[in-house]
Amino acid sequence: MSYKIKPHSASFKMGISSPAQFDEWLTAHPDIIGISMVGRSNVGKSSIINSLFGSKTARVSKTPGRTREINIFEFELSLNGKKSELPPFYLIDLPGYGFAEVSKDMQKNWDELMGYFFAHLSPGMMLVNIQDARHPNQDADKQFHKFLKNYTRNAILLFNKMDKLKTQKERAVLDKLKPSLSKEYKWIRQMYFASAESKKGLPQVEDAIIAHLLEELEIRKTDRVEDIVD
Ligand SMILES: Nc1nc2c(ncn2[C@@H]2O[C@H](COP(=O)(O)OP(=O)(O)OP(=O)(O)O)[C@@H](O)[C@H]2O)c(=O)[nH]1
Ligand SMILES: [Mg+2]
Repeated sequence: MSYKIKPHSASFKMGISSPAQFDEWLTAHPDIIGISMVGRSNVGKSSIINSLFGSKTARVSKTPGRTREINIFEFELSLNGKKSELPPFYLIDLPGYGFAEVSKDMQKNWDELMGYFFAHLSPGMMLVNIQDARHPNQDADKQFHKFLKNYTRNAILLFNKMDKLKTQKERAVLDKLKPSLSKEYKWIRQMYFASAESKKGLPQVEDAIIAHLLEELEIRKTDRVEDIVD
C-alpha cells in the first residue's frame, strides 16, 4: 500500500490574522491532523508547499515577508494513485519569523498570533521548521526554537535551497552542525536536506509527512476503542 499526497488536492480554506479568528476556526475544527510550515521569511516555505502539494498552492514572493497570515489548506492522500478513503488533512502555512525590517508592531502581532497558535493547536499537527541551507540556525531560528520550548510538539527540520550549496566546503558546514542541532532542538524528530527548486530530498519529506498522518489516525482509532471500553 502506498499513500501519496494527492497532487493538486490542496485547497485554500482560510487566512487568519488574529487569535480570536483562530479560536473560532479551531472550535469548528477540533483535533485536526496535518502539518504546519514555519521558518524565517524567504527560506522557501511557499515554494516547498508548491513542490509537495502542486504548483500554485501557495504564493511565492520575491519580496520577503509576504505571508503575514496563517493560511489554512485542506488536502487529501491518494492510495496507489487512486482516491483514498481517508479523511482530509490540514496544511498550514505560517507567517515567517525574524524578518529584519519588520516593525515592532508587526513583531508583537506575530508573537501574539503564534503564541496563541502553538498553545491551542491540536497535537496532531506536526511542525515542519524550514531553514535556509546556506544560512542555518540564524539568530531568528534560535529565538524561534526558544519560543517553541514552551510548546513541545512533534517537529521535523527541513533545510531548503540545497541546490545553492555548490561546494563541498559549504555542505561540510551544514553536516558539522547536525549533531549540535539535534542536541539543541530536542523536539526535532529528524532533519531533511532538500531543494524546492530541484525537488531533491522532497520524496523523503513526503514520506515523513505521510508517516505522521497515518500514525495520528492510528492514535485516534486506539483512543476511540479506549473510550468505548471506559
Ligand atoms: N535556488 C532556490 N531558490 C528557492 C528555493 N526555494 C525557494 N526559492 C526562492 O526563494 C524565494 C522565496 O521563496 P518563498 O517560497 O516565497 O519563501 P517563503 O518562505 O514562503 O517567504 P515568505 O512567505 O515571504 O516568508 C523565491 O524567490 C523562490 O523562488 C530552492 O530550493 N532553491
Ligand atoms: Mg510564503
